[in-house]
Amino acid sequence: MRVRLVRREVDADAIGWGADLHPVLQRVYAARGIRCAQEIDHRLATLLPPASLGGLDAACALLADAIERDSRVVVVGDFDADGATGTAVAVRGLRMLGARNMSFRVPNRAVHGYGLTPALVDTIDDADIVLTVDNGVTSVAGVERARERGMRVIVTDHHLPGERLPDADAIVNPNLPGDCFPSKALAGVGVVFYLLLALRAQLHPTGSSDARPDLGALLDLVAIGTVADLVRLDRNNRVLVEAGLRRIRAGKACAGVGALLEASGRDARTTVASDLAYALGPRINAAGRLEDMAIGIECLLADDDATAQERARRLSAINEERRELQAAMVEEADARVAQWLHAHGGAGLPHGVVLFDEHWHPGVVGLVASKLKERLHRPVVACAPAGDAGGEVRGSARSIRGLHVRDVLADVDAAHPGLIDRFGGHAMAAGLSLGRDAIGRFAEAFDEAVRARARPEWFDAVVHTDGELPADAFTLDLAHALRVAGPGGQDFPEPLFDNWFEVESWRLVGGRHWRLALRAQGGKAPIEAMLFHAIDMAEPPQAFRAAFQLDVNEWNGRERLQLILRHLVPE
Ligand SMILES: [Mn+2]
Repeated sequence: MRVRLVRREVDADAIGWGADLHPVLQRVYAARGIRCAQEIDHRLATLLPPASLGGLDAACALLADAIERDSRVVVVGDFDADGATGTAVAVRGLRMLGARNMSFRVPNRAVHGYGLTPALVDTIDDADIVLTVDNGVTSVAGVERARERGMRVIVTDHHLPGERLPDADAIVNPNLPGDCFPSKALAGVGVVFYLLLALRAQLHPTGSSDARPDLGALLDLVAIGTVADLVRLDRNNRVLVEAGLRRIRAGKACAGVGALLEASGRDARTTVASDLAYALGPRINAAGRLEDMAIGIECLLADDDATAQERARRLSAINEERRELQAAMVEEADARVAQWLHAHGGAGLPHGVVLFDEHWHPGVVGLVASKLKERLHRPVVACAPAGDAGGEVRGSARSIRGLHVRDVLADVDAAHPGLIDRFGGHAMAAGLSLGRDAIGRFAEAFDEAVRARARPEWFDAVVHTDGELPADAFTLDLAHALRVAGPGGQDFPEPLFDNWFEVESWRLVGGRHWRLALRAQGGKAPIEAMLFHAIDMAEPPQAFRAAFQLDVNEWNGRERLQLILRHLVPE
């Protein structure tokens, strides 16, 4: 699929405030809507205060009382990295604030499904208070069951509420209608961190006391959940993530995070946001996809290094299994698409692609859908048997920018009532379940609904860049400055430039990666570059335009400038 490079627009008025910044950095910030130095002030002291977050008073009163009476508090989390880090933050944080009867429960994706369901509540027989993290705002029936059984329920969540709110004792969620908290982008782990900040303020009103627990110790976990959940990195989230990264770099991460970094071969001292996204997040998530997220949470709760290392190795092994499953599934999906194209030509591919295989794993379909979506630039639903006796199929949808995929599913549901059993999600991702015999009709209906909604230009493969890098800006200094300019992530993308290069030499490394020596236009010395997974071409063209990142390559204690080529566009 050919990629079109489009340069991000820069508002000229937004430049000029940072006279001491490298001009390239000024342009990068301006393209991300930063208009003054305060917006890149990521010191923790600038974090938004908890005061305007609704529901905190009621939640803190219940928890303060629970700590006083030694009541039993059960944290109910979620089976993704946000839910797992959030659960660990809740358990650790409440213990730091004096709670002595903490435990946690996490639903199993395959058994219970998402959220505080009545079935999950029925497995809890040791709680005075149930505290949900990263779920619960739509769990009307589960909250009702818990209250019937005599438990008090505190819901903390960041997901959009449904038409009816659960009848909980307290709900903390910046996305409730009428909530005044200025940042709506908090992850589930961020919301529970704010609850702890408010509870500490209540229990230890004088700020300077030595007896005041240091909740900053939880920021490594807050950073991981925030980055892994792909919530928007607005200024407040950047402050949280940057604070967590600083702790990790200073060697102050909790034992589990340290062990996970070690297991993934990362150096804690140079950790950046993308390490959280690509090394830690997947290792934690793998437990929830293939086995049980309790394994991930136990790793994050471990206090001694040996236990943490053992659990981190287990997570790495599960992640390796996930990687293999995913690679095999993507390969099969690719073959299916190639066959499709072969049979029908370029026009043969549906606008909305639905793929199902009897042998696929339901925990990995979301990852397969997102890989395929990247390759095909059209919405993809990947489906697998749910693994239950009823022959149900679980599907995961990933969309292209512009197309609201949950609305597409709602269209299908309206046009063909009963075809889909359940569905939910948001603009870019959704989940659904349906009967096995409905797949064929669903594939047709999904394609039809996508055709009806989508505009042709949405199917273009567009990559946004920060424009050309001047020949004199290919320096190690700038690469260092860009590395810490973030933290980069959702809606605050890592700087990406596009230049014209000539190839001086190249060789294959690791079977499918290219190491190249390139010459930029007007540049004197050749520049080292890497292109990972160069599967589309047998060899590089003589010259090409490429979208690339500046990177610092550290080897044998020496640092060198290196370009990471992301998209290569021969002309
Ligand atoms: Mn979440």
